[in-house]
Amino acid sequence: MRVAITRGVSPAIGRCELTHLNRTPIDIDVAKAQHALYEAVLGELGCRVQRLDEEPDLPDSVFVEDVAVVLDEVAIITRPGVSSRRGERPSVERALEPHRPLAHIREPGILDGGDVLVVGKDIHIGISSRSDTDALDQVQAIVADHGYRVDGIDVRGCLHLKSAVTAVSDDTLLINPAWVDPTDLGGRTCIPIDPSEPGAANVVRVGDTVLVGAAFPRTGERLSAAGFEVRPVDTSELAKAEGALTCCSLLFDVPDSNDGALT
Ligand code: CIR
Repeated sequence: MRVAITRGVSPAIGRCELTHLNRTPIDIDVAKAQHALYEAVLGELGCRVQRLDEEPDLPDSVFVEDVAVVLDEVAIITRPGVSSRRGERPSVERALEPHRPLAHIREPGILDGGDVLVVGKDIHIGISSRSDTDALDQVQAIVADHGYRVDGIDVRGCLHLKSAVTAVSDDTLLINPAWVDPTDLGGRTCIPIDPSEPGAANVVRVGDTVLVGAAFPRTGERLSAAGFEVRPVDTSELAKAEGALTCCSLLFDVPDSNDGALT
């Protein structure tokens, strides 16, 4: 079974970190309603949603993706690139502990999960303002016995590697070529986003369905035309906090017999 760890929107989200956006007011009720619909879609697609408690003092804590990278063999607790987000880790560690052995990125390395794109046995790490080569070396050491290839990818113009590219299948990527160079991505098929929708490359794949930001209909049409089952999801309020779709969940498989560990 597939688990989706999420966390309620913090009432402090108005004080979120911003890198490429100007601050605009976030309607917390709308953000919560959109987030609940995102969780509902994950549930409809067969995920067991485990929502962690809200963190009133951690503005960006809804973006659980950034504090862990969950592989089949190990969960890596990151060291987020901004100190304001490091307090998000303990609760996520506790949620992951029943399911995976834990490893940790240590100081001075920095890593945001949004910079980690896992496709099959490839782990691409965006070298960005949030993630560095020290952390990349640590990831390489952590996964050394598990057969992964780890490489670093330059990211430009956006927050994280996964703002620029995500996987829509085991061998196909959705990419904004203005933000990341397709030739860095291991020769996989790359579908470019519609150029009028620069933020569209961040999608969530659950089984055969691809969740696409509702603000990106043209890219959604491209994916439909390529044969993908597309499900638009509106996260426009969280987008004002520079969040997209992948950042709001940690998705991983557990054996059905492990189900009880989630309560
Ligand atoms: C931050 O700057 O850390 C948050 N405001 C947004 C994080 C979004 N995370 C992600 O895309 N993985």
